[in-house]
Order: sequence, then C-alpha cells, then structure tokens
Amino acid sequence: MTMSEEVIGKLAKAVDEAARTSESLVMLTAENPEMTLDDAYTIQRASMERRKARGEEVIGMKMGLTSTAKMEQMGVHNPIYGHLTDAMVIGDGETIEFDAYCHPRVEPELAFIIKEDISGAVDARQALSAVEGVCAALEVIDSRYQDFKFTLIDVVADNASSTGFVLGPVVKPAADLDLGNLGMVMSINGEVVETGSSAAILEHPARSLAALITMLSERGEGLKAGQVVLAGAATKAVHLKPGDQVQLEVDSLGTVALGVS
Ligand code: 0L1
Ligand code: MG
Repeated sequence: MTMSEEVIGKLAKAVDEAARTSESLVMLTAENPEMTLDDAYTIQRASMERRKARGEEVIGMKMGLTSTAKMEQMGVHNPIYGHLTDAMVIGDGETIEFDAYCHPRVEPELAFIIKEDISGAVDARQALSAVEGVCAALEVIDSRYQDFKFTLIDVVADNASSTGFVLGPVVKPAADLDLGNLGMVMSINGEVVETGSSAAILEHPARSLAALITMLSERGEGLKAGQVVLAGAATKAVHLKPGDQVQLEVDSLGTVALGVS
C-alpha cells in the first residue's frame, strides 16, 4: 500500500458519495497517480465500511471483467472483484428509476449461492464444492466516473461499478447443469441485444469463482455460507434507458427480468 490511511479515507468518501448521490467523479488516478491496485482494493473496503455504518450489509461478491468482450470493451486485461450489499438487491421483474444512476448498463450473468465458508487458493472443483446452487442473474453496473472513463485501478476503487443485481427464481445444483456452456440470451423490449455462453465467463464460471476465492485469500478473506457471487458477464454490457424492459433467458435456468422507468 502506498497511500496513507487519511488519503484512503478521503478517496473512499469520494467514491461512496458519488455512488450515494449519482454525481459522477473524475477518475481518482488523475490526481493520485501513485495509487496501486492494492490501494484501490483498500479504498473499496473502506467505502464498504461507510455503507455498513449507514446500515447496509455485505451479502456477497461479484467478479467483473471476466469475459474477453468485457475486457476489450473496457481496455483492460484482468478480472476484478467488488462487494454486493443488501441495498443493491433488485427483485425479479422490478422496475428501477433511471434517474437514480449516473449511466447504468446491464449485463447477463450467472450467480452462485454459497453453502459453506470457503477460503484459500482453490481450483474450480474445490470452489464448486462450496456452492449450493446456480441461478440466472442480471447485473446493473454504473461507473461513478465521468463518461465511464477509468483505469483498472480506478474501477476497483469504485467497487467494480457495482450498483444492483437481480437473481432469477430457478436455483439448481451445479451438478445438474452444463455449467461450462449454458446459452444466454438477453433481450430489451423484445429484441435480442446480446447472445453468449457461460463459457465466456473466464472459460467456465467455476474458474471465475475459484479466482475470486483465491484473490480474497490474498487479503486473508474468503466467502461465507449464504453469500451470493455474481460470476461475471457472458457478453459486453448494454446501456439502459427509461422504458427498457430487460429479459435474460439462460438454458436450464429460465428467465430473469428488470424494467427501467
Ligand atoms: O461487472 C463488470 O464486469 C463491471 C466491471 C467494471 C467495469 C465496468 O463498469 O464496465
Ligand atoms: Mg458484471
């Protein structure tokens, strides 16, 4: 870590306030070029402490930038993670208000429900042993940075653009699914906007889960029973606009939906 606790606290406040008020920010690295990836994860955690102090509860984690399409879209080369809180839960079929966001986008994802605590440097098979079930999910991301422009370090400090997520109603054991190759079709207002396969999520969603657990272990952390993990997007993200009705259909896992007013 290169930054003092005071600077970490100041930057955590900046990203947290931007998320709370939907006022976009200039990327943090513009004024803090010395900031490292490690600093960025420390800022992310400090911003979660601010949310917890307001009564939010961390209920899971997300992996981001897990597909080649997403990495190319954002001009980066590594997956990242962020924290999910109870305030980010959107009910299946619920309508969100466009004005409550800076520049929201939606991604087709899968989610894991974790059945037992797990930590350490694990492989995909070990990671899956801690999974209760898998469901379809939509993630709403909303970078707090002006014009959606940031470096990998900036986006990590901004909690990997985490904003909201919807879980589908069908939860199945991973063993009952062709998890490495589930077809995923995302439509907006009845028109197909993205099609993909779960194979695009770090080549297999279980690899994404294992990568998350392994990255968390580098900070002495892990996943807890009952947590939700968004495995990452199977395609690039799509901009939302008022009036959109988004639906994701996943092989064997049914549909999950979201509206925008
Ligand atoms: O969930 C994601 O893959 C988003 C990661 C952050 C980059 C972005 O805002 O698109
Ligand atoms: Mg995502």
